[in-house]
Amino acid sequence: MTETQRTFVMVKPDGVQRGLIGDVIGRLEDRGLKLVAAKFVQIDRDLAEEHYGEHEDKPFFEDLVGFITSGPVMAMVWEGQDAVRQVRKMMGATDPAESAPGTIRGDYGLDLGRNVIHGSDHEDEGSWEREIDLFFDEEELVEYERIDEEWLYE
Ligand code: D4T
Repeated sequence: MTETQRTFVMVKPDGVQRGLIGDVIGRLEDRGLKLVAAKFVQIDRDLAEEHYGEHEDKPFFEDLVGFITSGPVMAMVWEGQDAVRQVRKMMGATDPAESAPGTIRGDYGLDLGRNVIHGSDHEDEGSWEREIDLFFDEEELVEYERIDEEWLYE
């Protein structure tokens, strides 16, 4: 059996303004992933700069920080088997123009700078842990069992 993991997911300001929080949560729930934390917040500049620290030297950094702090976001932690990679697959490619239809970005986005959702990168070792720590305190992560777990996993 593949490892149970936690991953950090955020509906970005464009997704919030366009009323897509419910759809994103619904898709992740339907897939069998378990919500373990959620927070509806407006990110300040310090948190945004830390979250996107890897892009500090990129030409799009200022726009990225400006965008992510421009309105509230829905920050969440989801848990499940192979969760980090599976959520990335459900999100689609970074650029919505290249995302497959059926993925969140492929269904709801057209522009790279407005790509609806963030999820921890499975190719960036430890990114999920770093991002969860940035947004949540340990006691905000709720441990419980979903009633359908025995039907989701062999
Ligand atoms: P995030 O981090 O937002 O989930 O996106 P990804 O993990 O899929 O992709 P990323 O870190 O490479 O990019 C972060 C963020 O920057 C925006 N972006 C990216 C941009 O505005 N212009 C660009 O040229 C790139 C590469 C989109 C996502």
